[in-house]
Formats: sequence, structure tokens, C-alpha cells
Amino acid sequence: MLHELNFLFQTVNSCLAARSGTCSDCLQAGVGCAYCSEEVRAENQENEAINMNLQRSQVSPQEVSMTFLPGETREVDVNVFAPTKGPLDLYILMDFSNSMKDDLDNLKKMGNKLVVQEISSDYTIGFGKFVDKVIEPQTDMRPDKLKQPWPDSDSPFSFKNVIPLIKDVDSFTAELQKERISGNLDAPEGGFDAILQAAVCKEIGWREGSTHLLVFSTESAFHYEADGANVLAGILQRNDEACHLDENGAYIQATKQDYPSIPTLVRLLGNHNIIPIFAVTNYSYMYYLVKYFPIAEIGVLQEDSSNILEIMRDAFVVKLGEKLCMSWPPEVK
Ligand SMILES: [Ca+2]
Ligand SMILES: [Ca+2]
Repeated sequence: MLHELNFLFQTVNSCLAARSGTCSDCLQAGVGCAYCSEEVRAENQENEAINMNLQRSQVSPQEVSMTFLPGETREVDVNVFAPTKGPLDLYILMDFSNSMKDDLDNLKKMGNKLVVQEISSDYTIGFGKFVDKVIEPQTDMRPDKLKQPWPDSDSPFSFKNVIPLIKDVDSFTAELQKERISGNLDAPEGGFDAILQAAVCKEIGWREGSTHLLVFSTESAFHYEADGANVLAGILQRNDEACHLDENGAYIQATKQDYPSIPTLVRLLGNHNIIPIFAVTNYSYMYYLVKYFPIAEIGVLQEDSSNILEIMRDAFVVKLGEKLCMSWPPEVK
């Protein structure tokens, strides 16, 4: 019965049936037809005004609620404040499989030349490393290989937060010198486990209100969700998206939980306002990955990472700057 009434109502609504294109036409369509224009109102009372004394990126209003008629468009003024040298957190996440030995040697030499000083006077810098899950078939589990997979190398591991975000570049460089490469067996690496931990763990030290950049450098392809079972490692449990670092900063659930999916990483990086920069040697591995992220950057790494500074400078100063400007105003929901 209700359907019939609705149908009847729709067929006799002369105001809608007139399909008036203007206010005047609408008013003349019949008794009871009216056109009411309203000023755009921001209904959320929790919007904060821009404070230019705060040296961080701000946008106002943060949230706007409006009602639209079908096909209606409205303009909204959005103010954006982007300090030229706002606070910046830079976390370098590096593949530590054996092919990255020359890359690590080069990064050690560049430590104090990292470009953070060029783009911010209030920066922190941190460092994490990853290889893969320490389980067969990803890793050679023979005792001597577990101890030292290659000459002059460290035991294999999944992810370790080596240097949480700190302000002192000299300490960062000194800590980096102690690092040795590691290794594992299968070619794709477990970097997705590392990205997830770097995004969700408070121990990394991301600061509230600063720009968060995550540089991900690798020469390899990556394992992704379901590989825990697909490669016969027997890991069926889905990733719970939580932080699982021990007191030494090591990820301790790697052999218990599967790798995360790409959509999971996109969501978690977004939730934590982290912009990924992929510095990779094999462009094709990462090319399709980057297009899933609303804001991300990619650069082709030399086999020895000798151009990593150029990739970072290019990504920070040029490409990301353009994208951040182009992303405003935010999408109206
Ligand atoms: Ca290399
Ligand atoms: Ca591997």
C-alpha cells in the first residue's frame, strides 16, 4: 500500500514534474511550488581557526556539512596555511638483504648530508631495516646460516626499528655506522611487514603536527597478503594491524601473522598521515603500487643507492610540493 501511495504522490507532484530550470519557472509551476536559496553554512562547531604562530600545515575549516539538491553545485572557501619550513619527520626504511650491501655502505657515507636540513629547521630523522620472515622457505634455517647468512653479516630478521626519530643527525650517522647487512633465501622481501610496523608503532616517534615521510628503499619485489600461505610457510593468521615490537625494536609476530595487503597499507599510512616515497631499483615492481596511494612518490634507485639523495630531494621539494598544493580544496562529501 505504501508503495502505491508513494507512486501516486510522485505522479501528481506538479512542482517536480515541471522540471523548472530557474527560480521564476519553479514559482510559476503551481501552488505550493517554492524555491528557497540558503547560504552555505558550516555546521560543525569544532573547526579550529588557522594559527599562523604554529609552524605547521593547517587548513580551515576542517569539516563542512551541507545539503545539496540533485545536481546543485556550491563553492566553499578553504584557507590553507603551509609554512615554508614546517616540522618534518623523515624515517628511512631500508631493505637489508645481501644485494643492498653496497647501498648501505653508501648511505653510511651520506648520513649527515641527508636533505632534511634543506627543507625544515625543525626535523627528526630515523632509520629502520627489514629482510623477511625468519621461517622456511623465505629464510635458510640451517644453524650456521641463521647465525650468519653471508660473510660479515647479521642474522636474518623481519623488521627492526634501529634509530627512532631523533633530532641529532650526528648521532643518527654514528648509529648507522654500526649496521651490517643480513640476508635470506627467496627473492621477494618482507617490506610490507616493516611498513605496517613503521606506521602504527608509537616507538617510531612520529610527532603530531609534523609532515611524516617514509622513504622505502629496496632492490626486490615484495611479499603481500596470502603469501604466508602461498609460499608454504604455513602462516594463515591475518595481520592484526597492531604494533608488535619488543624492547629492542624488533617485530616479533612476523612468523605468526601474514603479510598485510596493499589496501591495508594505504589505509594505515593515511590514518597516520604518512607519505611514502619509494626509492626502488626495479621500477616495474613498485610502479603499480604507487598509484594506489593518494599521495606517494617513486624514484629509480641506482644499484648502489648512490642517487638516493637526489630521489629524496626530488620527491620532497618538487613532486610532493606540487601534489600537496593540488590536493586542496579537499573533496566535498
Ligand atoms: Ca645494491
Ligand atoms: Ca625473501
